[in-house]
Amino acid sequence: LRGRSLSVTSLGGLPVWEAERLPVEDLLLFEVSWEVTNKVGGICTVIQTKAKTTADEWGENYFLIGPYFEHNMKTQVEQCEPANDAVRKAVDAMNKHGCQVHFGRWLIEGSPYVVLFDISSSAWNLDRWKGDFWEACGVGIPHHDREANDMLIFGSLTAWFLKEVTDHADGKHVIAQFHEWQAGTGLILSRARKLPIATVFTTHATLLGRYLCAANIDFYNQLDKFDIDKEAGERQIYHRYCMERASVHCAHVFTTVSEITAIEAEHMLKRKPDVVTPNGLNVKKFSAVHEFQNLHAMYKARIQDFVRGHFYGHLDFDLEKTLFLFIAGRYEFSNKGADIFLESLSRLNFLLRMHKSNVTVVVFFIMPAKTNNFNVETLKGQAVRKQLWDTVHCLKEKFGKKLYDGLLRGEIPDMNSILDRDDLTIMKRAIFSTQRQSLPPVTTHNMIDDSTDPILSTIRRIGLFNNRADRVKVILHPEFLSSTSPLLPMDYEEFVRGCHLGVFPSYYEPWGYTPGIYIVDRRFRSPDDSCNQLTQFLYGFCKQSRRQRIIQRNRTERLSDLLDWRYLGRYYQHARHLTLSRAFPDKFHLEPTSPPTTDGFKYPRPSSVPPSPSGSQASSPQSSDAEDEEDEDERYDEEEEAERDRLNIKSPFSLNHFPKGKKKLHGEYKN
Ligand code: G6P
Ligand code: 1S3
Repeated sequence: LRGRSLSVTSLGGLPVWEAERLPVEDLLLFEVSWEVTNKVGGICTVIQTKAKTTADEWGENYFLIGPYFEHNMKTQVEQCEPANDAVRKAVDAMNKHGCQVHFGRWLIEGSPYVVLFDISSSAWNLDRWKGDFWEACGVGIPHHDREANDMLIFGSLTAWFLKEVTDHADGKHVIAQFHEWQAGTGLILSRARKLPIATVFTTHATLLGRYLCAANIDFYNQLDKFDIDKEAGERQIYHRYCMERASVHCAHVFTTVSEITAIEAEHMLKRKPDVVTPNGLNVKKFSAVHEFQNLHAMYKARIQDFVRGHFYGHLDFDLEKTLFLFIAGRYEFSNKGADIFLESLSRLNFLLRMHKSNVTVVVFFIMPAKTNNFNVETLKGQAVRKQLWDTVHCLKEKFGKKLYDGLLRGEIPDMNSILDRDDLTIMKRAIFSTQRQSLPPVTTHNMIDDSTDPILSTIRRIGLFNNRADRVKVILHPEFLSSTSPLLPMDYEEFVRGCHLGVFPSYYEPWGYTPGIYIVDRRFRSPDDSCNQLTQFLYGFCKQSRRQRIIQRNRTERLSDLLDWRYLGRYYQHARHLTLSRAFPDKFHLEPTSPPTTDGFKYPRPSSVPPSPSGSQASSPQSSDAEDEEDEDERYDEEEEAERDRLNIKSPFSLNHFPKGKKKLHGEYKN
């Protein structure tokens, strides 16, 4: 579910010349971001998933630049020596001057090279670099803004590094792409120092956009009315906003991630982006048709295990009739729609209880906040579950051995005596250990700002405390997921597959991966109406049969082709061509744009499908689950074939189109 709908109508509009390959062997490409090896929000995901396509194209001439953090380096980067001469000389020169520059391969798909700067070890230069920055662009940074000061150090190191590289580049042309205002100072300084590099600045969100939306202002309907200098000043982010705006205007090419953010940037940053570079996914192709369905079952089992522990003593609901929902991302309570999600969950709880539904909904909030590690009750839950499992395992072994011995002797053991008194005592003790005095916790961690935390405060207000009678249970996991977590050892991708529905009813979301299952209107409806709409979607989803969910998962999976970097990476290529032609016009020439082409784009099959689930809605919402498992494969295919024949719609790009000037958006998309 996604709040802000996206227009992907332009995805097919690729200029023909982009098929021409850049002479990457004579070029060096650097991509600079505070989120390289450092997960803060969605930008890290973009860089990480895109790395493979970019590394495939650029090979040894592709480098990512980011901040050094010991933990990230230890867990994600394999240190090595730079093979490239210019890069090695740059790293050596800086280290000789007392900087700590680390180099290695980021252990992700594509294994790109990373150059990581240790900010703290260069902090002693801060005052001097502030002076340089002031000289360059007349922007001063107050001492109390720790983050902005760190970004200045990061940018100064980046510009220094790029200077060293260009000094030793041996005729190779350099492209540097900077993501977000945090990396922007590097761009401003490089340009002020007239470094011979072609620059791209990409904004994923605007500072003012984030701030104004978080203040619950009707942002999108009055974009042209803001006095932006004043707004930035009142929010005490004037210097950051200047850093962002200067970066935008210094870049040869300015890009952003969606059309809606392009419009926003035009108003908030006063420059129209040259290229929109939509975000993609590193789509995995499955060899067996329904492999991802099996993966869903496998990862769901892991989530169920966690839930068994978390709700010990309160497991009076059927896990086979339990749906797992989640919301995840940077912790911006109202921007990411956690506010209306919680409100809708409260309404959903009411509906499910009123209709005496046997469905239970467990909702995960994966949003990082300040914590003091896991809380005791949560850890205890998993320990109790583990203990119970071990007990059962021991008894099973004992039971099995007695049965085995009996059968070997040719007799069936007396079932009443196969377990002795001690065994019964052990079992009773195990049951006693699952008793608890408190309700299953609504958060897995000790929150530092527990009393003021917006999610917890809302939970307290609406009373979703994981009571037995509640059909909707909530779990705040205020940390990004990791396969090495002792609590819920799963990667985000695995977790997503194991869940039934992701809910992203954001108000401010520059880009969201929206396959178009349900769209909540956040622009032309009141928050209360949006909540009602969301509640209806959720309630409808809860009423689906297993079979309907399986079909819906199939269709969603097919749409993933639309978001593959193999296609969407072309927009980044386009931005690189453009910046080279602007920075080095005598060397790189840009042909006039030919008519757009979608050559090479493989449309997902079927080319368009009706909105799930209504197209497959059974007359009875609770159809038998037993029947669901029968001949699944054949039935998907027959049904999908029939639908494809019935619907003859050519382009997949009409999904999620956000029609201009239309007052009311459809809830489920209709092609
Ligand atoms: C996948 C598996 C099925 C399983 C189903 C559960 O399709 O292949 O074996 O029954 O998931 O779906 P559900 O939506 O109930 O988790
Ligand atoms: C931003 O990161 P965020 O999660 O704070 O950039 C992401 C990548 O472009 C984008 O998907 C997201 O909407 C923005 O919010």
